[in-house]
Amino acid sequence: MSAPGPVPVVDDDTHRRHDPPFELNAGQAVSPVWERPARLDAIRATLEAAGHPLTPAKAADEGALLAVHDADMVAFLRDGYAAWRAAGGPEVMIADTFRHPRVGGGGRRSSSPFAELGWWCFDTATPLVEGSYAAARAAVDVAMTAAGLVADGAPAVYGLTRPPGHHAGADYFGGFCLFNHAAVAARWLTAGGRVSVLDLDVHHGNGTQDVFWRDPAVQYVSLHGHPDHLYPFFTGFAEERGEGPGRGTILNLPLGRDTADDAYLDALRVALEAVEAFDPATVVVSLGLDTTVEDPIGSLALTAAAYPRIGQALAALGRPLVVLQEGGYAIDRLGPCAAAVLAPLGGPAGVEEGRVSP
Ligand code: SP5
Ligand code: ZN
Repeated sequence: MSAPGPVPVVDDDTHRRHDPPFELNAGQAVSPVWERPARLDAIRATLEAAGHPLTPAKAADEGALLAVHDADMVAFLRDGYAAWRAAGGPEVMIADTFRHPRVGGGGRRSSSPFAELGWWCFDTATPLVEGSYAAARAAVDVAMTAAGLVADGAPAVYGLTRPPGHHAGADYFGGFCLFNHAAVAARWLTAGGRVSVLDLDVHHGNGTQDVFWRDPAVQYVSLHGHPDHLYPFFTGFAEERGEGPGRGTILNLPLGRDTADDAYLDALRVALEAVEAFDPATVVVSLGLDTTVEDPIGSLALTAAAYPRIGQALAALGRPLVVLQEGGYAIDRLGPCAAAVLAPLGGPAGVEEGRVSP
């Protein structure tokens, strides 16, 4: 038996430029924010110490981003902060007026820089600062670099993406997410055949589901805290299955509060059976690590023992894996959990009993 090899870890420091000083949760300022640079620093340090090689991100073609996201939203994320500041807006950009299906359903935008964020963003927990666009764009580069390495034959690659992405849709964002890098990578990977997105973040990936709602080439399978108790509240119910040519390519497995290891692994088995049945050429894993019992905003109760089992289950798929970081806010837990998931994923390394095989 050969031991699994190391898994390349794609990394880019630009994520640090997205570092808002506070967010609003339930209308109250929360500081520090949950989604902060130290999260990735912790994961990177642990993975590096475990022997996984760091690989720099390469700039991705804008076309891959625009194959998922509305060009006007991309332009807003690039230029909207400067316009808000030029109009006298404060350093931390949070909307106070939001588009609603019946307020703005006509589709006409206001030319006020103060209206723009509420047009594109759906919550108050996703502040923008000067460096947010650069960070979000770099996260897309990380994801696309990881996808490229897998397309070139790596059995598994881990992309250290931050900010996360799975709550962002084609023309909206929120939930700490700006660009949906998992969706961008998945759509790009369809050039090589069907793709499954397996979303293990504790929150439902409403954005990814929406992007692929009618798309028969991409399956979306998610395990998450039930929307009756957990953000994003309005999506992730079991009856959401996709529509039109995408009907049946979405599988939501909402879990009750405090779901622990065995019940979670049972649900993961159901999810992986659905992936097997879809027979994808590549699997994109949206790896949120906010499923731990220690997570300050999650609702599940996984112990450290669950994560090696999750890694084994993913390895048993025997399919190319692009693993992308989503949420996870119990910072001390992130490195060990990520390392445990990654350990079995490297494929045969030619290393046996500690010796390099000829
Ligand atoms: C990618 C990701 O994990 N996004 C999650 C976004 C959650 N945003 C809402 C945060 C609300 C926190 N409520 C705290 C309740 C503590 N008991
Ligand atoms: Zn999450």
